Amino acid sequence: MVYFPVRKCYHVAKICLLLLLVVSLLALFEHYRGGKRATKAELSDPIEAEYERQILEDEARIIPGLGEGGVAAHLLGEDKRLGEESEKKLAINVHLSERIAYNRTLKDHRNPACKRVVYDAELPSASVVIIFHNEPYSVVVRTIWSVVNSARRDQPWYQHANFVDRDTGRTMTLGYPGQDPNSPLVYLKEIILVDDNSTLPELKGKLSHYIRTRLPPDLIRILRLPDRVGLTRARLAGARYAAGDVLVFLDAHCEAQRDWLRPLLGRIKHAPHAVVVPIIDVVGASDFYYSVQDPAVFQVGGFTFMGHFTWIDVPEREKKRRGSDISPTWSPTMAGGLFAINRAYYWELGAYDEQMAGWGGENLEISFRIWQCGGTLETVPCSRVGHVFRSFHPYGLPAHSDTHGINTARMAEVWMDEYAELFYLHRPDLRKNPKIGDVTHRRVLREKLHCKSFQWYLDNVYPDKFVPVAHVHGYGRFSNPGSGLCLDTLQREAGSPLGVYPCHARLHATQYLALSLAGQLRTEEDCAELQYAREEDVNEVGRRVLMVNCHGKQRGQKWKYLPSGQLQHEESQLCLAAGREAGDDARARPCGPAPDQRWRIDYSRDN
Ligand code: UD2
Ligand code: MN
Repeated sequence: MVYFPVRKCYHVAKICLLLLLVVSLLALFEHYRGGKRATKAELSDPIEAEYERQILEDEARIIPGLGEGGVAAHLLGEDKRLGEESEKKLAINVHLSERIAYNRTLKDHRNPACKRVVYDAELPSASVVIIFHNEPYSVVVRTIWSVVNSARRDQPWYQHANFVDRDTGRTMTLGYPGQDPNSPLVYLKEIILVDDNSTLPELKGKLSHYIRTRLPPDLIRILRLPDRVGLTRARLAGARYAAGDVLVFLDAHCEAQRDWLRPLLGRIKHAPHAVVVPIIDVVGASDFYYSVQDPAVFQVGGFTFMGHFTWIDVPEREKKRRGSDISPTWSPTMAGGLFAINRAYYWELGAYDEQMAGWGGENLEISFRIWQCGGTLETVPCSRVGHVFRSFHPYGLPAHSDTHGINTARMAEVWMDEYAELFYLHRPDLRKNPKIGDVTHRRVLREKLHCKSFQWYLDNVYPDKFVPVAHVHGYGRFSNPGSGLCLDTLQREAGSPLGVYPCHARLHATQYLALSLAGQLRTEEDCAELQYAREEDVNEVGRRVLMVNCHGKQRGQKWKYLPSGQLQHEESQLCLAAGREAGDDARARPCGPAPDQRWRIDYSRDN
C-alpha cells in the first residue's frame, strides 16, 4: 500500500480547485463577450489571419452612432464623393454602408397595436434563406445581423428580461445582447446563405471567416453554387437544403425590424396554406434611411399585363374583410423577394419553375399560382422588413438574355389563359418564340392541383384590376381617319401629354387605349386628363391632355364617345383633336365639324 500524506493531498486539491476556478472564470468571460473569436489555430493559418486583419480594419472604420435608429446617414468631404461614386457604380452607397454599424438598431416602426399581440409560445421553426450574387459585403453582413439580433429579441428569456422598473419607471433590459449569446434561437432554426456563384472575393473566405468568428455558431450555413443559376434556382437550392418548418426568403440587402418573424410564423401555424409577406419598408440606397410615413398604412401587390409587379393601395373591400389594421391583408401578388411559406406546402404547390433563369417573372408566377391553386397570399402588417430598392441591377445578367421577358412568357403560358395575349401585345416578339422553352410540366402541375382559371383570379382576387378588354366601351387603336394618325402614348412617362403617331398596321402597346365603362380614356395604368392652361389658349391651340394616375373620382377624367365619332371631355365640353404630324400632342378644342376631331375605335360597342 502506498503511503499518501493527508496534508499533501489537501494542497493538491486546493491547487486543483483554484485552477478550476480560473478556467471557469475565463470560460465565463469568453461566453459573455459574445460570439466566438478566431481561435489560435485559425490565426496560425496565414490566410485566415489575413481575413481577420481585414475584418478588424473594417470594424475600425465603422463610425459609432452613424445611421443608428435607422436615421439618414451622411458622410462629408472626400468620403461623400467616394460614396456617391460607389452608388453610381453599384446602385447602393457602399462606401457609406461600410461606415454604418453592421448591427445598427432600428426604430420600432410597427403599428403600436402590434405590441399587444400575444403569440403562441410554440411556433413552427424557420429556415431563413438569403440569396446573393455579388452583393456588397457590408450590406450582406448587416442583413444577417438584423435577422440574428431580431431573433434574439424574440426569445422567451429576452421577453422576460425586459421589465419596467417600478421606482424609476424606466425600462430595464437584463442581459441583451444576450445573457447567453450562444443559446439556441427557438424560432430561428437556421440561416442559409446561397451564394449564386459570386465573383467578389470578399464574399468568399472573408465572409465565411466573419460568420465563423462573430456570429452564433451552428446557425448559419453558406451554400456555394458552382454555377450562376439566377435567383429562382438559387432560392430553390436554398429550399432543398432547408430543414425548418417554414421557409423564409429574403434578399441580401434587407434589415428586419424587431419581432418580424413571429407574426409570419404565427399566421402560417394557424393557416398552413397562407403564404405571407412582411410590410416591405424602404431603406434608402444613398443614405440608409429607414423610412416609414405612417405605421398603419401600407400597400399590397398588383401587376400590369406587361408582366411587372406594382404597388397598390389596400382596396376598401379588403379593409372591411380583414377586420383590423393589423390583420393579415390579402394581396393579389407579392414583390417576390421577401416571403414565408410552410415548407411542405412550398413543395406541394410546385416550388418554383426551375427553368426560370436570371432575374424576374418568378414573383408573378408564384403569386398567381398561390391564388389559383387554393392558397392565399397575405401581408402580415406586424412584420416589417426594410429593403434597399435599387435603381438598376449592379450585377450583370446572362448576356443578351431578356430573362424577365422569357420568364414572364413562361408564366403567362401556364397561368394566364387567354389573358396571355395582353402580355404578348407588349412583347409580340415572344409569341410562340422557341426561347421560352417547354412548359408542359408546369401545365401538368396546374392540372394535378386542380387550379382555377385566370378569369377566376381576376373576378375574385383582384376585381379592381382594370382589364382593358373587359370593362370598356371600346379598345384598341383610336384612329383619326383623315390623317392616319392614332392616339399614342409615345412611350412617354406617366404625367406626360398624350400624343399622336401614324397608326401601326397591327395593334401595338403604345396605341392600345380604352374608353372604360366609367368614361376613362386610358391605358392600363394612366387616364387622360386636361391640362388647364390660360383660357385664351383654348381656341387657338387647345389644351394638352396628360396621361396621369387614374383616380376615378373627379369628373376631370371623364370622356364620352359621341355618335359623331367625337371624344368629348365631360367637364370642359371640349373635343379631342389629332395633331398634324407624328409626335404631336393631341389637343382638346371646342367641338366642331373639323375632321381632326373624328375617331374610330378598333373594337367598340358603338362602332
Ligand atoms: C424584386 C424582388 C426580388 C425578385 C425580383 C424578381 C423584392 C424586394 N425584390 O427585385 O427578390 O423577386 O423582383 O425576380 O421583392 N440574385 C441572385 N442571382 C442572380 C440575380 C440576383 O442570387 O442572378 C439575388 C440578388 O443578389 C438579390 C436577390 O437575388 O439578393 C434579388 O435580386 P434584386 O435585389 O436585384 O431584385 P429586386 O429587389 O430588384
Ligand atoms: Mn432586392
